[in-house]
Amino acid sequence: MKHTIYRKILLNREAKQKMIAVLLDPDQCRGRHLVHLISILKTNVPDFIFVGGSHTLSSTDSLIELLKEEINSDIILFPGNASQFSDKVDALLFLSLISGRNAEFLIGQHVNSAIAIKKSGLEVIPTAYILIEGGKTSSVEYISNTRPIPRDKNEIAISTAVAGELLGMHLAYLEAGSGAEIPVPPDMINFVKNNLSIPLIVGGGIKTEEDLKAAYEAGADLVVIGNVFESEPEKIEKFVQFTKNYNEKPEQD
Ligand code: 1GP
Repeated sequence: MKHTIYRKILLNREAKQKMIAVLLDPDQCRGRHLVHLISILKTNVPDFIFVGGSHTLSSTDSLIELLKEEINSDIILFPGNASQFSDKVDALLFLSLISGRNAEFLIGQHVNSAIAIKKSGLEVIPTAYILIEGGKTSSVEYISNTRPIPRDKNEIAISTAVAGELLGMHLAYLEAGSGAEIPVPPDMINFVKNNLSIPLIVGGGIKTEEDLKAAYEAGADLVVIGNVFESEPEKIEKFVQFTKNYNEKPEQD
């Protein structure tokens, strides 16, 4: 199996280079909005484009094919369930929702898609997906019928992330939910980071450069942003540029 994308993440982390991913939900990427997004992404290239959502009705394949033709980012599938599988991406986050206790999202969807994924030869990155309370009921919470970890329970978040690492997962993802009112608390990111050896992804509710900076400073290796670009696509340029500038600051070395 290939490890190209995971190696890129590890090398960037080693070099203390923070990464940014733009999340595109196929249901929200249509018509003029999609054309506008593509024109921005062509000149403001994020490290990764994540494609997916916890509840999407549109096909992921056509969006991925278009993105691959037009944009020079690695495309990573971020599926809400087995039906969203596509072999057209550069890698797949094989997410197990380990903050929850719903077997369907711990192993069930994985069994449904395992053979197709294996046959595709795609790079698969097993990911400990950890839902944190984000100020309102998220789609992930509703669809998965699981409860998020309370915002003030750092010990539970740490134990959950470390359990994921010990189970052999390659990434941990602290998720406040797309469109969260408030992002994952920086002190929780920091506590988790300090107890983890695998790279840490953080996402959900990040709307400003201050939020992004707080996540990076707290220890996020990769930050995922999606919802805010649906109404303010020009923020892609700001966030991609912010990450570039952040990585160029001498004190990051
Ligand atoms: C959601 O973490 C991602 O799965 C991104 O969240 O859409 O709120 O930016 P937002």
